[in-house]
Order: sequence, then structure tokens, then C-alpha cells
Amino acid sequence: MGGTKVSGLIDRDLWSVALIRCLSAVLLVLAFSSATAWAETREQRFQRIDQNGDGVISYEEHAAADEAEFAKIDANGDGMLPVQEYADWLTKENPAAKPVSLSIARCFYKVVDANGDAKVSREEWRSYNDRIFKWLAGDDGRMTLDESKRTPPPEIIPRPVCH
Ligand SMILES: [Ca+2]
Ligand SMILES: [Ca+2]
Ligand SMILES: [Ca+2]
Repeated sequence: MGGTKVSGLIDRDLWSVALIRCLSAVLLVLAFSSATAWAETREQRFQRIDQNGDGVISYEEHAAADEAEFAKIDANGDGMLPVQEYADWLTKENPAAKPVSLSIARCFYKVVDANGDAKVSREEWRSYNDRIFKWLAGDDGRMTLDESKRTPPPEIIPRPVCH
């Protein structure tokens, strides 16, 4: 199997690149064999975030979507995402991922949890996603659908080694 088929299911998220790179094929098949909750296509996601429908995602639209996603994952609303809370969210989004949710979460945290305390703060979350958005959007600070399909290089999304 290649990454293409799998990424089609999960590339709804900017951070999926990191997951694709850091998980073994077996884990990916296990995690994403049930696509129901992850079925939103990149186009659908883009349109959802592009709130004024002008065909580009501004920094403000990106930031609003990013905050909303953090709030959704932060089940107890305390502004922090311990690795288990993130894993629980993954499982909720895709029950088939349950056996590997914690592994996926730990892997993702290698790149998003900047201070390595096994919790992702709102600042860490925003900083990580802002870095990706700014790279994708380029100099004009507005992201088109085509730009959103590009793959950021390792200096933007590090490729952790995960098991
Ligand atoms: Ca827009
Ligand atoms: Ca929390
Ligand atoms: Ca942290």
C-alpha cells in the first residue's frame, strides 16, 4: 500500500502529513480503515473554513477554525490537551482507531508539544498550526485550495520517528 490512498482519508487536517510520515503502514490501516468520521474531503474542509466564501482562507479564518478545533478536542475545557485527552478525541472521531489512538497521539506530540511536557497548550497548538498555515499561504498570507494541497518540508513539519 502507498500513502496516497490513506492520505485521501485523513488529509483533511494540516497535521496529517506528520501522522502519515510517522506511522507504520500497519498502524495506519488499523487507524483509518473506518473512514466515516474522517470522510470530510479537503475541498469540504476548505469551504467550511473559508467562512466568507471568497475562495481563499485568510489568517483570521484559519485562526478561527484552529481555535474551534482546539476547543473541540479540549473535552474538559481547561485549555490544555494532555496526550490522553488528544487520544480520546481521536478515538471519538474514529472508533476504529482506538487500539492505536495513544500511539498516534504520542507520535503527533513529538512535533506539536514544543516543551515536551506531554500536554499541548493552546499556544503550542496555535504556534504549530500557524507555522504550517504561513508556509502554505505564502507571502500574501492567504491560502488558496491549491496551496492547501502542498506538503510542508521537514523544517515546517518535522518527521518524528515513532513506533
Ligand atoms: Ca475567505
Ligand atoms: Ca483539557
Ligand atoms: Ca507542552
